[in-house]
Amino acid sequence: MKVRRGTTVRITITGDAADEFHLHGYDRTLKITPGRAATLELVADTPGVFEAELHHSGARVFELQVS
Ligand SMILES: [Cu+2]
Repeated sequence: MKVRRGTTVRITITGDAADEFHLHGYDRTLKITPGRAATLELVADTPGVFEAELHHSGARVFELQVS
């Protein structure tokens, strides 16, 4: 996911298992409850490449590239 610095980013996640979503760098987390959409919103004001992962499954969800 590539965005320009200053963009408002809205991330919505729906999972089939309980987990915790974590966007590194911005250090934002989302609790994931099965079958329920969870949303977080942030202003991408720090440039760089940030990994988003699920803590319990260890899955890498995407990378946020802010430039
Ligand atoms: Cu993490």
